Amino acid sequence: MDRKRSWAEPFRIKVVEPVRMTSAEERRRALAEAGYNTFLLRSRDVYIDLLTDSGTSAMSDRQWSAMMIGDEAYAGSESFYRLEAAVRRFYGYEHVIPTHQGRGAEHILSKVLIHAGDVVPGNMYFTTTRLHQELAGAQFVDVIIPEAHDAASNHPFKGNVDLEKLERLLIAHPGKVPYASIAATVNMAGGQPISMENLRAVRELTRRHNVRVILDATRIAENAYFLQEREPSQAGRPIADIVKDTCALSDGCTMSAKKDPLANIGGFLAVNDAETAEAARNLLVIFEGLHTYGGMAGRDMEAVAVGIEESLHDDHIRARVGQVRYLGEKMAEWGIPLVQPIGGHGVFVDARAFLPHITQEHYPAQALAAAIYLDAGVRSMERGAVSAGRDPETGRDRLPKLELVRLTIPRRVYTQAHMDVVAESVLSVYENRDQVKGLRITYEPKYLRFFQARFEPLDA
Ligand code: P70
Repeated sequence: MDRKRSWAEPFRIKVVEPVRMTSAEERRRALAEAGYNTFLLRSRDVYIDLLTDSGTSAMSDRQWSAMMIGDEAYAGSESFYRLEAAVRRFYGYEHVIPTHQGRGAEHILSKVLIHAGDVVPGNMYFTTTRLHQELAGAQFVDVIIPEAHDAASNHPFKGNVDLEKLERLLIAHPGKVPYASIAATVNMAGGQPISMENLRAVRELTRRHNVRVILDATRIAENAYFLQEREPSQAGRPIADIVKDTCALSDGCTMSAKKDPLANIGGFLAVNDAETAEAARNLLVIFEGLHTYGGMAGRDMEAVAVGIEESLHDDHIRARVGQVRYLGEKMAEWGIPLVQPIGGHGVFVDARAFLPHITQEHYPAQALAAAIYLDAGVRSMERGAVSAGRDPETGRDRLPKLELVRLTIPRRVYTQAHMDVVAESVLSVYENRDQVKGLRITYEPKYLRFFQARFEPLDA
């Protein structure tokens, strides 16, 4: 008889943080006060917080103890040298420039490499990355494969670059492309991987045009897990080796250490060429801090250094992605429309298919995130028209093909029982979906509006 053997997380729980349950009435009030934006909810009003996997990981006992030896010297901190050694050892880049988090690295990098009128191709936009590129004077052009924009497509590498599209762009803009901006995994596509083969082709193509490749390595361990699982040439290889080979196909990376590297804050920019590093260090002292701390305390750098190593353990990453898949498969079995395949850091609900009666002008994903919160206090995040923002030229809403709600799983934080509760809550919203109303904006900030915009229901 073929008996299935279950496996569990490779850790046990040493410290717990109690969470508060709320009543339906409390949630209705909290949501109205938050202007129907889950970013504006207070965490005390949230039961299971799946807003983001960013900075929300549970750190290990080894990370906590490393923090005690943090060297808080303003200059030349030992903790910086330990972080630098970890980045060199596990990702292989020569120069390490610490920043307060990922967007700090994006800001510095964009300012150093981009000139006004440049064009930056990438495998789908990310909100902060694209905005820093635009503020530096570039236009971002999406060169991801078309399958990535189709929630239902089962392509195994939806993070892949459309090589012909990239080549046409490189030919059309000689001398105007400072780098290709390549994310592994692709967040906005649903946490989808780019294959080693595709990245190698991007590397070869850009080299012929004398263009750099800069990785967004924020979720590179999750990307490596999918390659180990799906790409025949990577099958059976240790995650750490796949990650190092991925980085070797690029000239540098930006990193939010709040995701894969299991820290609560931190990030870095890493590059191989000394000239770029020098220019970046020079800007760093204006915007982030001295080049041996960026925006981090010594203890933060210690937590990142240890977290990088832990994030590359095969048993860790299997349990991490496995938990996300457990939630996704359960919801898919019940017929809830999801981005397929299930991604590395969260389950992405297809809000267009879920709420076909709400047109995109009325923000179905925003409305769905609000409805999910109301049901049982699960907090998720809109990843659709609100996140896409306005076109800088026309000022009109950009209406992306993907209109999604992301249920993002923090690393090492929730149990399988939490996942069951989440799936059951979303099912209950699905069964009553015709009662969910569209939203209109009542307040909109200028930059990254999704963080602070306010809404009201159409029938208000
Ligand atoms: C999320 C977080 C951050 C992020 C990322 C990728 C692929 C860079 C960054 C920036 C936080 C977030 C950010 C903007 C909008 C919503 C949420 N993603 N690249 O939840 O890093 O946050 O450290 O500055 O995913 O997905 P950082």
